[in-house]
Amino acid sequence: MAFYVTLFLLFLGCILCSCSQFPQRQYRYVHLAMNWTSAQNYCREHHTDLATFESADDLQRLKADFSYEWAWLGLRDDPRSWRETLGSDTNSWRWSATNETSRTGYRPWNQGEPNAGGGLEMCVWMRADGKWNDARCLEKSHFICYSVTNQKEHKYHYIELLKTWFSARDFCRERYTDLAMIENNAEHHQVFSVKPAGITAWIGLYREPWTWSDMSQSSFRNWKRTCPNNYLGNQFCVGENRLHEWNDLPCEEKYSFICHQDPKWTTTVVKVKFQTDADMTDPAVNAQILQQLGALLTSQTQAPLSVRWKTEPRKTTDNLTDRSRPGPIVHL
Ligand SMILES: [Ca+2]
Ligand SMILES: [Ca+2]
Repeated sequence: MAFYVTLFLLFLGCILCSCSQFPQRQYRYVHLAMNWTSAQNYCREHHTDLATFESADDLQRLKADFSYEWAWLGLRDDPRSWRETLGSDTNSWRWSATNETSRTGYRPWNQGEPNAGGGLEMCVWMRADGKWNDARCLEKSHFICYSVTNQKEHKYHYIELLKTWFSARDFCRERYTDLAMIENNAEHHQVFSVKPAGITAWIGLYREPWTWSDMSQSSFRNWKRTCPNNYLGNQFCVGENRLHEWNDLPCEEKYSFICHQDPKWTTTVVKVKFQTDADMTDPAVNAQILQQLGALLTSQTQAPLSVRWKTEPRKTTDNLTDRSRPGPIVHL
């Protein structure tokens, strides 16, 4: 028996580009000169956000004549996230034992620290005088591990080996709990008391620098040689030159900038009616028809489509058998 089948075809298409592959974000070079924050506001108002890049291919898709030596992109290492508090922003300081920021906010920094010196200081050591300083993680230093006693108290262990912060962390994790976690004055004094006088030692505080304006997790970077360098200690926003090389720059300087525009999707419903002998209650038949219709629509529109079935429930007010009922109404 033939089925009369009504199909409502629901498909998503990219309306901003005639791309035949998955739609890519579009980059726009803006020739206006603005500081980083104003550029971010402009991009969010007129496009999607300041540019995020996820690959070298992304960089090459930007075609522009640069008006200025640098053009802002969406990468920033906002000092408010790590200099003023022990907050929980992406760039904030965290303890290696928990990968979370401090629960107490205890932070006996030395004056002027943390300062992201040279753009490379993302790990913390206790100075000879007990104050904290951010330092280059690849420097080798003695270090302090901690373990947890049966009374749930921290016990600190001075290790007289010279290791990078990462190697020291791994050493502590193998033999104790982790690099020292210090959250109050009493713990600070315990650490200071096990550390020999005049010695600098790693503790467990670290952070991941740089955050994308759109909160992307992209780890792609294309730094210019010797960058980032935090020259003069005030370079916390990133621009690129016409070679697509990145440099950390003072956020208040005015440059042109690059926005990105995410693809916009639209939903279109198409009603199609056809006659078939196929058993439309068979999932395999449904899948085959879905695949054929998807291929047909893609070839006709030259646009990427997201397709799936959604079968509406049958009416139960008649006495028709399954085989004699109208076919399912499906959404593609
Ligand atoms: Ca420092
Ligand atoms: Ca720089």
